[in-house]
Amino acid sequence: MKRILNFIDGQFRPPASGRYLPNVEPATGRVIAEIADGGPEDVDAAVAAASRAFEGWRRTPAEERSRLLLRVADLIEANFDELARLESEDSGKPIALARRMDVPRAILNFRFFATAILHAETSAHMTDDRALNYTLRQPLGVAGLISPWNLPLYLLTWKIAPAIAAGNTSVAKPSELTPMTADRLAALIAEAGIPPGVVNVVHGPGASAGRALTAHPKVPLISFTGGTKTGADVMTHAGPLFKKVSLELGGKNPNVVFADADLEQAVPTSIQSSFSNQGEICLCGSRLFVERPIYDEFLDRFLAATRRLRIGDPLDPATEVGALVSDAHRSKVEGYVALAQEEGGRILTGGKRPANLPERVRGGWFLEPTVIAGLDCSKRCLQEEIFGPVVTITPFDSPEEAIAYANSTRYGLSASVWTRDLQKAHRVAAALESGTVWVNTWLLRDLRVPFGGMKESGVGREGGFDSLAFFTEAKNVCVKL
Ligand code: TXE
Repeated sequence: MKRILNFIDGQFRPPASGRYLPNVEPATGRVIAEIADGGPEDVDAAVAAASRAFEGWRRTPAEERSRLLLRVADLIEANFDELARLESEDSGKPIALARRMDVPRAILNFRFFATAILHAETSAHMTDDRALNYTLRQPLGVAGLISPWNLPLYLLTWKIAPAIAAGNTSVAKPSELTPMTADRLAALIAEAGIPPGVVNVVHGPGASAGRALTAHPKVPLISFTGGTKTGADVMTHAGPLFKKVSLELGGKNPNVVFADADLEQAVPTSIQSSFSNQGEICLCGSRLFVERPIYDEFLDRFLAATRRLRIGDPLDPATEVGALVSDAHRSKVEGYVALAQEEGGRILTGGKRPANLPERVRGGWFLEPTVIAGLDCSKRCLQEEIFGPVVTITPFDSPEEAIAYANSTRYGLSASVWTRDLQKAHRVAAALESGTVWVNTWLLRDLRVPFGGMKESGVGREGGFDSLAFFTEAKNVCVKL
């Protein structure tokens, strides 16, 4: 059986504990690999290697760093098929989605930040004729990068690429549920010629390896994507050490459809925003609000399209809905379906484990795409992040009501608004408490824009120069004239 080892100082190494955790394929429930059960000792070794590599790497000219990052992108591209397959096997996501979204985005993340550093500028402020101020942007040292299981390679590369492009070295802690592509990426990073110690990967549980990284005194910066509760734990441990912290957390995103929306686009895109990756994307729109005059028509079309979604073996290129990431996670999602009924909601479609799955995946953690109606915004199913193929649908009567509904949760990551009325679109977008608002679209990402959450969806912004600002320290130099 394949053993996934830590990657420290350019070498694959067994964990200090000598122990391994099972890595399970969500579509089958079978163990497909063993993962290093890393902990504080491994994190210490990785941080030491990253600290040693820092001086050399920060002094490597931007042009050379850029060339090496571009080489990583090329190698990801050269191994496209293998990475897509590993991602699908490891997370349960449809291979078609891994090919369309995860792997292309990993390539783009490296290309984007490799070239961004060639265009970086800095600011100068003249204090009348008395002084010149200019800003140096310097890397901090060892960046701690903690990523989740829903978009494993996509989000890990979203952190590694800007961190090292800016001249930091790094210790990454991928999710223990989905270590496969991080392991391949480590090998490709070595093959690209990135010097040993610049990127280190420690596998293992969040409570040991993850916590050791957030609490490590020699790691001045933490970029974390994951659940909101975990984010609070990261803050608790990083806070007293005054680390720079960026948190991308959960979402409970509204998808607001006005009566003048183009349903030819709103319906299929809402299917995507509700059920892509089994609803396991922090940006998924899990609360649908539809203006009453078109509520019935929208619902009919939406339910019909939901029932047409093909659930099946994630490795089948025709599959549109794969398996949830773990048995425990499926139970959590099923718990919300049961709760919805207790709260007085109606399951309009889905809610069950699918029958007639192909033989290979009968033991997997599947759940039918589920649509729930009849619940008001105060109910837990409209307040808490379910993170599965479950969407609620609620009618509304005015823009003000839609805004109040949309803003009624603790979260504020993203929102979609569907309308042909330009003024209304701008007004509503400005009033929504969301880090990102999409108008007549969903998940259209330009990597230059600020990305992050309001309220309990996160702290800080990444993307474009915001990422490079996060991964550097601004220093003002004031020269008297
Ligand atoms: O993620 P965790 P979980 C949401 C979603 C999901 C819930 C819990 O609602 O149901 O979070 O998911 C590491 N110190 N999202 O528990 O634990 C962990 O090893 C440091 C939203 O599976 O947040 C992994 O690498 N690190 C989301 C990473 O944190 C710790 C994506 C994320 O895992 C740690 C995933 C600790 N104490 C879940 N504990 C999104 N925003 O996209 C765990 N980790």
